[in-house]
Amino acid sequence: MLRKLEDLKTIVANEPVKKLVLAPAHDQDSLGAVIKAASDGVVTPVLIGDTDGIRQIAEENGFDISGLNIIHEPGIEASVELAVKMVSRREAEILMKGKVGTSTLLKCVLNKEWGLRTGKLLSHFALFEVETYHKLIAVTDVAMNIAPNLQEKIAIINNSISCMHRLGIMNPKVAVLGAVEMVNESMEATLDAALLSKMNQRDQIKGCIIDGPLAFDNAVSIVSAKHKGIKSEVAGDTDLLLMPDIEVGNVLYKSLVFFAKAKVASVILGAAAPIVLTSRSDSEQAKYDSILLASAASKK
Ligand code: COD
Repeated sequence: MLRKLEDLKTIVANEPVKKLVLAPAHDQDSLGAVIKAASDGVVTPVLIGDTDGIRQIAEENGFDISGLNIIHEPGIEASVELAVKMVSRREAEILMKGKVGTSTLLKCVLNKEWGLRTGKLLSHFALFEVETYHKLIAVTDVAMNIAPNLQEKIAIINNSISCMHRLGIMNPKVAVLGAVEMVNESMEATLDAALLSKMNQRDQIKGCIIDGPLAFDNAVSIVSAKHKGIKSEVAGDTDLLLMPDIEVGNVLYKSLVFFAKAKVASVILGAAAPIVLTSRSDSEQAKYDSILLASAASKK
């Protein structure tokens, strides 16, 4: 069982070293994380960005960038386009977001001519290490799909399940979150949750155990579930929390990081290659752990 994000190292240890392209690379935390991952033998990096900026950050922070493949492209969007095209041509196996807004990067990834579409829905997957929980817990989708409908929630679950299987979590317990644990026809999230649970029971969604609606407390605390008389295989032992929408997801993500001091790794799944997509406020450690996750997620 994965208990810590550093356990991801054991998964990537026997994997071939992946080529990762970072754009725009003139970003201190992203660059630091990539250099560390390279020196740990996790990835071979390609850095695209403003070479003067990259060299200055490296010098100021003591990063050794000698011998690394650095491509000069000072334009923000142009550097992302170049990186996406490299991945699309299979010249790199992981894309990493540097100093660029999330939606700018995602729009490039979704470009119909040269992007990384596969015909599947792309979704964001975040894996948390929280001191007060007994195992790693995943949260989706907190950063890409704004207000997913039922079909999109199925695709988001399937992306996450495939990734969790690759991480060795073979039959993950999925809690579909709502504000309450009873179906309330005025709360669409609870209706979707009930449908997703039934679809799972009928094998329309496989490889996991889904229950919902569950309120956040029931999903992560068996004591809380018992108080409310909820009988559920998932309650208190959730592996994956499905968010009703991006706002709830994003607030939970940031609450876990800022208040609970949780560690987090996150990637975009469903594209031609995993994409390391962290928030600009995420630490260098979160970016490093996200590289580990992307590397494990791209396991063949
Ligand atoms: N997977 C696959 N294809 C998609 C997806 C997806 N998740 N989302 C959109 N598409 C395709 C559509 O089918 C369409 O062909 C094309 O992309 C454009 O779709 P639009 O017009 O709905 O999308 P855009 O280009 O306006 O925006 C797509 C974004 C992903 C940029 C948008 O959904 C977005 O801004 N998401 C939130 C990103 C964000 O700000 N996160 C911040 C939290 S940290």
